[in-house]
Amino acid sequence: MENFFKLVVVVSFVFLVACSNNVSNSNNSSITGNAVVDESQENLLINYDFSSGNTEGWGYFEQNGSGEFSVVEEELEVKVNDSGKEDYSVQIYQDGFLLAQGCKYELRFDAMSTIDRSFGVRFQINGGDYHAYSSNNYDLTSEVQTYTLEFEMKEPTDPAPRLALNLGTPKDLETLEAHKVYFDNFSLVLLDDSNKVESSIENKMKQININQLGYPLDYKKIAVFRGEDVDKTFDVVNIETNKVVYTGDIEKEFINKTSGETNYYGDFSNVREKGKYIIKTETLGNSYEFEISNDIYERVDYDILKMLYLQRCGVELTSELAGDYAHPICHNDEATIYGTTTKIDVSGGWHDAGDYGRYVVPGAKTVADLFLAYQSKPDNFGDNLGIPESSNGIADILDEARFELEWMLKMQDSESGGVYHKVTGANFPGTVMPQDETSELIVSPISDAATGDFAAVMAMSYDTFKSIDKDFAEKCLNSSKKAWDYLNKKSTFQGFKNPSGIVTGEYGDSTISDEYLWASVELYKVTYDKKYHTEIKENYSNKSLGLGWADVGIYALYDYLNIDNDKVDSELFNKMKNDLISAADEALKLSKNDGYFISMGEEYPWGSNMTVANKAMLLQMANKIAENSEYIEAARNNINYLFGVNPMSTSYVTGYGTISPVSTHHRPSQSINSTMPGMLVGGPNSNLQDPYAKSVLANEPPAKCYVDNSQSYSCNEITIYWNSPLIYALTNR
Ligand SMILES: [Ca+2]
Ligand SMILES: [Ca+2]
Ligand SMILES: [Ca+2]
Repeated sequence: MENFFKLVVVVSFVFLVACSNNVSNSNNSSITGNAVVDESQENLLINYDFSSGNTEGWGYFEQNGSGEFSVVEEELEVKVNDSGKEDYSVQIYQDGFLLAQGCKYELRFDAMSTIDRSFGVRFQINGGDYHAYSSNNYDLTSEVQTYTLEFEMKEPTDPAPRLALNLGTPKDLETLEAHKVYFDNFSLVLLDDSNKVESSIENKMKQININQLGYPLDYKKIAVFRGEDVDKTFDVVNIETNKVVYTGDIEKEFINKTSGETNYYGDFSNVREKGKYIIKTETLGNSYEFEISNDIYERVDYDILKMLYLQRCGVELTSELAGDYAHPICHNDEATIYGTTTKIDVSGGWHDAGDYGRYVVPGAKTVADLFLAYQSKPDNFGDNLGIPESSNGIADILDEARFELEWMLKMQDSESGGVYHKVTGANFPGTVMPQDETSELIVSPISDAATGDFAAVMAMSYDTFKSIDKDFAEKCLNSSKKAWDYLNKKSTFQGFKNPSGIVTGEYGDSTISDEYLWASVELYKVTYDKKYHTEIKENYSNKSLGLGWADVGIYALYDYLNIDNDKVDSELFNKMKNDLISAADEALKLSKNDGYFISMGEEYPWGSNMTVANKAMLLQMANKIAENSEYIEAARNNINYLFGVNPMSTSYVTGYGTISPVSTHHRPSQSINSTMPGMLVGGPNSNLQDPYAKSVLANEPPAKCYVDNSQSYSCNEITIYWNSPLIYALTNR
């Protein structure tokens, strides 16, 4: 998963394209008053003449360079102290305007420099590969000149581009001496919109939201309506016969703070006949189409698991099995252990997310979810997923889990038993296919979190594989014990921090007691060795009770409850059972108090869709320990949300539903311009953690802080461990 450091990294893919200059000279000695800002035309930039006396609206970025910027006498002064290695080593920028496809624009500004130098101006995409929509290089002298850049926006409308002024070291030149550059009187105006291409982003929001896949015949079915003035009744229309098959009442008013709207509800559970339908009312229009059928999840069940195969690293994916997402072997060179010259083979495993990093911590969550899904309904999982191990007599979900486990085994230091946190490049790659990320692979240091998670899933693997492949199972068990011993010897646990120079996903969990507990439970479950039980009894706490990559307590607790009765401490058993039920009751309560019936609450964090899938999973796990039909109902409601019963009227699983994400932050999909099906995207994130989200979602309520754009990595990335709880949830729906 990406993080803020991405900005720093990917800027390195920015290259200047030199174009013809368009400069008019002036003899004025003061910079003020050269470029004429035509007041009759709307200036798309803010604080363009610095009469505010401050830098509001302008940002500063540096990498391997150093500078300062401020407004002096109503002009922008940039001190370039060290021009760095790259043209973007010192950069000034402004965001927050829109460039519409087919329109012509003109940028105009005055500038001078205390030394003769060239510099670059770019209008660029503010994310992904940061490529330029238009750019130009200019020569600056101590004389004030007016510069212009006329261009046509040829690419699809961008509501959040960046104007960047690159003041680092121009290409092919030596570092410049310290100097100052002055700017004033910027104007960016629309010259010609006669060829404007109307944005295809029409309003896709519906006033009536349903699960866009549909509903099995006997499921409860509730449509969520919104609006100020809603009708009293709604109709369910069979779209094949165009007949109204049911008319129901629109009921209950709910003021929904998280989506900033008023919701109403319509129950159409009585419609049980197989078919394709819409819901409509006079004033709210239609819902999207949906199906009533017991097969609605059949295809998506397949694709959300197949997605893991398509994320495989270190092997060739053939077009026979991977279709458009086929690729040659990738990331197969030996990797260097951070801070050493030692190289080891850590090939294999799944690419974690939209990037190609491989991380033990989230990988362990994914594998645990697969094991739990398999154990809950082994007969659901076939041997025909279309992976290299299909038809080998072993359920493909287990083959897929093993692919990750084989990689994880390579991530264990054979001497200490500790497990390396991750293997990635130093930086995130550009928008390339996996085989084209060729930067040096670096193994980050051993972490306590990775070691604990590893010990837990290796013991689970022993449990699952002991009847399938005894040698492999034993290998997993021995590795698990070794990892546990590593942690057991430590007096305190430490969270992982990215070492200097590595900026890929950190997964920096600082509470490791839950990982250690989980490892102890899984090892006790398969060995009944008292030393593990002692640790469980001494260390159990109801903190970190989650199913996330950081809080793993529920995994520990659930599997302790699955140990034979005569092997558990009955007092602890009861305590854990109560804690699990409390957690499920809390999820149930949240679901009942939510406008769209999900167990989320008021905040929508990064990866909120994982939270929704995890809550469905939690409710289903609790149902296995203490049967409660309300848990199953609430789990189904969480699932319905992911497929369209939400304020964005979106199915958050790619390729499924009428409206689903088509512009994910996922490098293979971006590289071939076709979105891989069966990926659950991160979803609404009210913390607005990328520049694109900040630009376009600033005024949205939490549940609507979502945009289907590949630049928005904090809303629209995908990960293996967002798919995996959905695999469990759909298995136990
Ligand atoms: Ca000025
Ligand atoms: Ca198989
Ligand atoms: Ca933890």
